[in-house]
Amino acid sequence: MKSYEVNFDGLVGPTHNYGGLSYGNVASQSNSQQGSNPREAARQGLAKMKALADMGFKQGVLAPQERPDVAALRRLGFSGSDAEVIQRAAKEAMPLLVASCSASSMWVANAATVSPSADTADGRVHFTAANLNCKYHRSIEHPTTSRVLAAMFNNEKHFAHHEALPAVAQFGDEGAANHTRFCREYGEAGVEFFVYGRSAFDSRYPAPQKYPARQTLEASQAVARLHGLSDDGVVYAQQNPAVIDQGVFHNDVISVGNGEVLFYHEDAFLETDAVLGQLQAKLASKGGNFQAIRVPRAAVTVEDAVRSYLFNSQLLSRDDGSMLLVVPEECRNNERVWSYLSQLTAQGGAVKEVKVFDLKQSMQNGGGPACLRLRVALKESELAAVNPGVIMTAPLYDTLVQWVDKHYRDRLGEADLADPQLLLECRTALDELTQILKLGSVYPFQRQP
Ligand code: SUG
Repeated sequence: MKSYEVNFDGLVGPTHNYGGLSYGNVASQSNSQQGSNPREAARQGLAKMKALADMGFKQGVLAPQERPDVAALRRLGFSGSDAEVIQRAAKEAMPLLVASCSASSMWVANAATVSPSADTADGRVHFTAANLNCKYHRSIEHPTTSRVLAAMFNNEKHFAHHEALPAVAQFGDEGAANHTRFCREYGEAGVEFFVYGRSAFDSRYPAPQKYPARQTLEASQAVARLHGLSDDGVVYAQQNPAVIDQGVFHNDVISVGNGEVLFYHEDAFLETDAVLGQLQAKLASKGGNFQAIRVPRAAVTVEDAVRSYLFNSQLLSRDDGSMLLVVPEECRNNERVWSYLSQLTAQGGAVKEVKVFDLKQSMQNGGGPACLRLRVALKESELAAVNPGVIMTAPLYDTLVQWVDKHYRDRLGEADLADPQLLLECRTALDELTQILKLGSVYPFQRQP
């Protein structure tokens, strides 16, 4: 049976702004308080989805969330009408209003960890929503994420959904941003690669000194158990704490894998040789031929990687067996990175072509091409069971662009977040979106009695 990797991209929500909310994420910190352009952000994301769909890749859309999250503000003690809740928060605790307005759900690599059916004990595709426990503004995403995923993958025969892990730092889970899968064919059993930043229960593991390690070993292990993965199909690796301290807040900022290929920076992991050895051996036991493309620091420094997001790229398999690397514009703007990429494609190895996309609005918050997509490997029969409303087509693209142009502002600053009109605009837009994508009532405002 045929199988595919389907990339579901997060649609940027109408409150996209630069809140400076993510300590440890250099872009988020350095662009704090800049004016944003939500309309342009959403259009940039849609343009990538459309371009990849036009190239023949399977592409889907993942809906944004209701923001400002009034219910979250109520839980923090703000009361009154929805407008009063927002105004009180603006007056008394602006950082909390900013957090409740973040459009961070666009980075759907952090929405969940997904294991394809060929890897799981019960032969279903498993999803565990990520608790995103490290940052308050992201920790409020998972309940709606779970409802949206359940509405997209709404078939118990093929899809199993797990709640987010317990919401404590010891089980900090950032989803697929720290998870890669190697395989020969998407529909065949593969090796799932979990990268963690620290251990919460074993002090022998080193940890970063400056910035937080968002993913714990124990969270990754829990996800592997929930999904029914077998030991011979899992490899764990610790991210190098020194690179977390240089701004590599997720593993997908320093490595990316697809098929039999791992593209990684030489400073990405601890005990790299042992890790690569395990990946090689476990993939070989499944008939695969693991290939590692190591990028030396002499060619690209960790700082270059963080600034350009070279590794936050999408490594996509084409029908002829070659791979395409989808990178952000910032890679072309970095001389060392661009010259490395020119050499890479000239070498005649797995990566044959590089495609550049302008994703600046998202990039300024630390979200590149790979952050914006959640990969789901599906067999033909499973793909047929996905809600067809979320699969990208030319007409859906046109509809979504019109929807964005109708509802999104082209400028948003901190003061605008206190405008109760923004909440109404968002709800009107999202209500229409659930009809376009055929999701049903997934948002809190649609579920109130
Ligand atoms: O969690 N930025 C996100 C970026 C997530 C990128 N995802 C992956 N690497 N997979 C984060 O740090 C910034 C929001 C702000 O500052 O307004 C933010 O949440």
